[in-house]
Amino acid sequence: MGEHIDTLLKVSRVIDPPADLRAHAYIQDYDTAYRQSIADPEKFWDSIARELEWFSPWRQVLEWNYPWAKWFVGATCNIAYNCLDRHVKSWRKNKVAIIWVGEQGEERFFTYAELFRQVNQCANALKALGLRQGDRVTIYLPKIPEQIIAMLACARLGLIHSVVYSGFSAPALRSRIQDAEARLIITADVGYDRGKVIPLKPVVDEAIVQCPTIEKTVVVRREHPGMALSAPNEIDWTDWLADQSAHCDPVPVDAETPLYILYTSGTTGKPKGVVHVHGGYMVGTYITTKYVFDLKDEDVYFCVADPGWVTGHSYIVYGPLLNGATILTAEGKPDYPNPGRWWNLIARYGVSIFYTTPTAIRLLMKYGEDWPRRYDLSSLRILGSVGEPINPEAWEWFHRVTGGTHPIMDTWWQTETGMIMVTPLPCVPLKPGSATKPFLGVEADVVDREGHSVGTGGGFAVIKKPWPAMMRTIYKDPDRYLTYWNTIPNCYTAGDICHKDQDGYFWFMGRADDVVKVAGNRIGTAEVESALVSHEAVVEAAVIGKPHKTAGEMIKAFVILAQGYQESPELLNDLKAHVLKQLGKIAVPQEIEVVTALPKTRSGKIMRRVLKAKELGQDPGDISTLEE
Ligand code: 6R9
Repeated sequence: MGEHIDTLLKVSRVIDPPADLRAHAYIQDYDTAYRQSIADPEKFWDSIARELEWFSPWRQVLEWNYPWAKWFVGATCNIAYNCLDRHVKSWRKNKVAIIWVGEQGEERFFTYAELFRQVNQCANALKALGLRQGDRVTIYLPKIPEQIIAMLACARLGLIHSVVYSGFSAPALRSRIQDAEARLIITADVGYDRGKVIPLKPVVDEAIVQCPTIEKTVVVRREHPGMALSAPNEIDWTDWLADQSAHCDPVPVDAETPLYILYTSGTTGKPKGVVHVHGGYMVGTYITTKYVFDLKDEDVYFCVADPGWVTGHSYIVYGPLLNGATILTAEGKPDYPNPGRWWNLIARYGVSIFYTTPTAIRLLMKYGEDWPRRYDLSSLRILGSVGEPINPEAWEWFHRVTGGTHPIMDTWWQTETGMIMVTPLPCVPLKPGSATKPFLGVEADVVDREGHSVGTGGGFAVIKKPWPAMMRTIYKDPDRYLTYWNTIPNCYTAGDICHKDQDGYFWFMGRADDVVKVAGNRIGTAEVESALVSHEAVVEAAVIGKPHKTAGEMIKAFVILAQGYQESPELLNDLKAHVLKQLGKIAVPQEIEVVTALPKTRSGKIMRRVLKAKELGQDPGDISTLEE
């Protein structure tokens, strides 16, 4: 088919998992566990589902009418019940569920019993507004505990939540409310960001002018004195909950009942409402959290995401709570009030599992190793990364400054997959920059356009069998759902390109849409960017393809320089020579432009198509997810 993906970087060091960690891990032999899981995936998922509580059992584990899946057919359950009631009935009743730290230094603790009470009160308050199973609720809150409480309260009643990240503007919020036809919006007066007060309620006011489905607005008031609200449509959160009983029976829902809609940006056009359901999503997030992070009752688990993104849904809220974990969650940025913020929190609360992003690591790298060295990080045992390929440079830095021994779980997955799909487990030997291998029960592969496995080499990342936490559809747009499954025959196409090495390790190389084609060679953006960042003068890089008369496309790189470096022709030549040495002639950028910032999504991913559109003077399409 002549359209293979070239992979240029071939060498890597292999890091064996620490022996003591492996000896106590849930999974100690990945190869055997994986082989067994994949020999009969339904049997595997059946056995995992039995670790959770169901109100009535399933008749069938999976009903698969390509590409429509139903998991745990006929069963009834409730994910919020499994997150709360299951623990409140046990010794975990007074275990801390959530430690929350505000950006102003506030601190709030919720035991499982306290979280349970507040979620029940909130559920009763939702009921009092007449909301019924299937109704949609938009949650537009900063990273405060009420965000989690509201999500779980919706789930408890079978309402569908749509969490919209609080950094979105009024038009972006409006289109998400309109698409979901939400009856209620829950917001706050303000959020805080690097010491600044960010008004949120005015954004909601502006957005809902054109949202006739919204009946009420509930407001968490953080500022004193509280802003005025206009009754009866605007309700104060505290008043709303005040008279509600702390008991509310969970609604037993069919396993396939929608749990939430989460909007994700398409490369063009309007955002897509990814739909996840109670049963399968519960099983998938539960077991990935448990096995990937080897989550034990003694752990303190810190994931830096915002519940406005899927990482927050799956790995702050549902996965950890399903496991009865103690979660640390902190409002604010990693470098405010200073770049020691996260290291300080790790030391203060004894964090043992720390799950973050490459973009945050690169930001912290800029401030140097002195910051982490100032804190006692000895409580750490497992690290995680998500969101983008983690370049080996950032991987090594993260590994070194946290003690030099803790494995990094580079977890590859998507809003659409709901759960981690390709990832190390603590027993798997690591290669910096590789997400290693598929999770148990997941048949991931790298294929060509016709769906043939490439064996080793580059191609498209796909999933060949359904998995329980997979999205069920795109809200009100089933045709868009089909595109994921009919691009490459018999596969779910993730839209990422990937290289599989001789040991079966996966190396994700960026989005297929971003691939640069130089003289017939298809080159992933991640490889060139990673090579640039491995030069000491570069802290961040983004690569795009530009039309070229003879080569088809040429590579243009945008780089942010490290402190103390100045742009000069010598430096740019040095960068080119560096890429030449690392990857070869084909990957050398013809143009390098020094910039001070790169366009990123609000969750920290570089938006190459915005750079490209700007470079070529084209329309960038939907930019509602753009940070600035
Ligand atoms: C969880 C999340 C999904 C896209 C995905 C891929 C990129 C995520 C990655 C990774 C390389 C990793 N991605 N994790 N690329 N290595 N460990 O980020 O979901 O916001 O939907 O983005 O992010 O390109 O296709 P989402």
